[in-house]
Amino acid sequence: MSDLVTFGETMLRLSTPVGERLETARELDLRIGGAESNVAVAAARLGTDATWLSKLPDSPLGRRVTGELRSHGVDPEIHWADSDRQGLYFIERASPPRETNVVYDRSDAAITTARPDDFDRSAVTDASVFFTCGITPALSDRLAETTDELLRTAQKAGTTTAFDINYRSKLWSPPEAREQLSGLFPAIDVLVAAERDIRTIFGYDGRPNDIATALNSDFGFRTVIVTRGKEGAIARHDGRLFEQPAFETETVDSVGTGDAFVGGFLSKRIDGAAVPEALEYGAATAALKQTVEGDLAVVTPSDVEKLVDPEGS
Ligand code: KDG
Repeated sequence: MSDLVTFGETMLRLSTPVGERLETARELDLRIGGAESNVAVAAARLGTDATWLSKLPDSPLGRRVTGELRSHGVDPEIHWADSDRQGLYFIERASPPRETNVVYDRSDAAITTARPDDFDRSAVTDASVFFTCGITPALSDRLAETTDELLRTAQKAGTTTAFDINYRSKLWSPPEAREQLSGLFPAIDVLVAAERDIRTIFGYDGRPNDIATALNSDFGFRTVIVTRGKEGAIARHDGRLFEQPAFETETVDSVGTGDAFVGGFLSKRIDGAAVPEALEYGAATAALKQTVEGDLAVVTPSDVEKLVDPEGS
């Protein structure tokens, strides 16, 4: 079984060129995107053995998802559904002052009915790390229960469980997210959270260091990483605090940046690196992702190493 196993929805992503509106665009760029498979792609491309668990329609649309993931080295373990639908998401890309807008068309997608028994338990119990995120339990009550059970099963078996809050206001409200996510927290070893999400959902205030420390002590996570966009990231791990600045980048497409960070970080941790080294690797992977069109971090280990250590490579 793989070193890294991730679980969640992957959608088809249809995006306009910059300056076109969804109402009128004649061409849309077709790719795939989903937080947990984005993490798996980044890690797989950096040399980690990565599996993505999901439920998909047995259709050309579902097979488009698995085909693309395989092309980046991810092993998809799929519960195929005969008639359910494939989730879609649309991105209307814009220049300031307009903001890029995301439209979901994902209700009743195949994954919303996924049960733990749809997957081979050994997928999560034999992995070194099991990763999922806050988008998945927001998609249906059934999926919230499945997410909870898979996290508990993994943690009980000694698999490290990692989770990114990834708050999406189009899927649920802060109180709904707070209630569900707090229930999942006991089964999470490594928590990743954007600073803005933590403030929105949990109302923490104060400096980012204090937020990381408070999350650590309030919920007992072994590792907490607070991501801060251009300000970098802060981690609290085994009682120690680490800071990682962001690498400067020209942004072509920012979607999936956080997932690239997590993929780079987990890949390095799975390799045995200490937290500061893994944070740097995650930050470099995230910066490189932003220079690439689409959700996926189409990077190589040498791209990341060159950014981390320009003299050494
Ligand atoms: O982190 C990127 C994701 O937001 C994108 O892949 C789409 O998974 C997605 C979601 O549910 O928003």
